Amino acid sequence: DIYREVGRVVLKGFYFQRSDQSLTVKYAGEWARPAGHPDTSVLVHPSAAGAARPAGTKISSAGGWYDAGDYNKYIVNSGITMGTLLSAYEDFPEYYRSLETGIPESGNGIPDLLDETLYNLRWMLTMQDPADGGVYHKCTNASFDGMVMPGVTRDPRYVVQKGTAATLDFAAVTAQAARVFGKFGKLLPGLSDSCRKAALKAWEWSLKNPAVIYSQDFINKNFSPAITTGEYGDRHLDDEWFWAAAELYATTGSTRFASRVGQHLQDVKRIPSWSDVAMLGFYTLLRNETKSKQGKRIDTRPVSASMLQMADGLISSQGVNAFGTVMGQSVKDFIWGSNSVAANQGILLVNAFLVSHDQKYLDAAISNVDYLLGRNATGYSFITGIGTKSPMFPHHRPSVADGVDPPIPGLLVAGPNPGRQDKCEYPHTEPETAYVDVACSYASNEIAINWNAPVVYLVNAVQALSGKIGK
Ligand code: G3I
Ligand code: 9MR
Repeated sequence: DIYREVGRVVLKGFYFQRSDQSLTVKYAGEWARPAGHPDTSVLVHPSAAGAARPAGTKISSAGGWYDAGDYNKYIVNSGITMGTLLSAYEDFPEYYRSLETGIPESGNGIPDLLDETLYNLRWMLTMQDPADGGVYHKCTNASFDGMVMPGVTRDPRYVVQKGTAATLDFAAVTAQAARVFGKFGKLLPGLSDSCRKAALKAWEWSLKNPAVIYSQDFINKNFSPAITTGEYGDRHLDDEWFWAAAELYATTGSTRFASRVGQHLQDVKRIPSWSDVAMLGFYTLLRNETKSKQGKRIDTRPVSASMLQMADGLISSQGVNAFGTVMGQSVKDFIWGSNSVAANQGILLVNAFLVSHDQKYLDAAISNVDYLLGRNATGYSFITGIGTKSPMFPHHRPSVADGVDPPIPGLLVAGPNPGRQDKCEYPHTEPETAYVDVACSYASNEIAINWNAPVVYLVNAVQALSGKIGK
């Protein structure tokens, strides 16, 4: 059971990111705090104005997790985060039935993992314009709050321009949610249907608006106030189209999505990131029935073959790496949020194990769990509260401002990033050592939901499969 506690703690990390709830001592211990941004009266930014909702219209967009060390809520980044967490459940439903994190919903008949995702799903649903199905890119301040507790500042909050990346990511997540929560119809009546309708409406909007790119530069030249918070801009939407089509296909079995899915089966497979979500669609095709209502089947053999090829590539030179980990064989692994690269490589290897049952993939996945827990060139366990040497000063506003010495637990920091865009002082600058545990360092020591989610998946997957290890 050695991974179970880590798996529990990283899932609990999401509870601490809840925006509009007060975190009570019962669930949050010494990190209890009042509710943060209520977001019950958010302004429609001029970039998002339409006939039914002119600029300045007030809407409610309450709930949802804060994205990261900042207090904004971004649909694109929620997309991969939710897709990863819902996939964790779809791959290991039995395991998650008994994983309790100690949240207000614990014991309500729904696994805590799903209760946690439900909290963010309900927020995501508020981000869809009921008039046309398009989805606002984010719910945000005009500029970042200072390093203060959530809810202390009262600056206006906005929903900004609808975009195709956000709308397709939303379609993918709500389609997957319709499938997952459909099994809890008695406890959550109507939810699955609402999600399915929302997904289809988002898809329709995207067909009419196939390439609306979110560009903050463009917005700030044309509208005010200027928006300077995280951009999550993405100009390549092939992968979002594919992911949404794959989730809609898996959920509805409708042939209208099959041709879109078919067009992408041969696409090059890559480790996913917030801007590159195709892999989530491939995992879904491999895990779900790929038969349409009419009985027509998508041949997924080329998908599993190329996934295994990719997994083989990842393990081929593992022994050459000084630490014997899959992570860090290439300098290209060390981007902003490199620790999520390690976690997502691990997920790919778990999926390779799931389709092949070959032990070597699981062993390789575990090497990246080890990487994240300290078997790396910095010696840090990169998860707050876990291990004897872990980050004490993450770029995370509540952890900085709450007056409690230890940071909020269960949060994965970004990790080594030779880009060092924050211009802080780093003791080392080589790709694998360019990390510094100071709150200044938003390029190596921030936390983010899209980095935590793959650790939730990976660590719990390894725990769930542990009966199989060493056999
Ligand atoms: O894609 C290129 C790659 O081709 C190139 O080799 C590499 C070289 O450094 O750069 C890659 O792009 C980087 C990209 O992250 C990789 O995902 C960009 O330089 C880098 O600027 C970009 O950083 C993003 C950062 O925001 C700045 O925009 C991170 O991905 C993203 O996770 C981060 O997200 C922020 C939100 O904006 C605000 N909330 C906090 C969150 C976490 O820091
Ligand atoms: O605090 C911000 C962090 O959450 C973002 O990820 C990061 C990149 O967008 O930006 C941080 O804000 C910094 C800003 O970009 C530049 N001035 C310093 C801010 C940090 O104190």
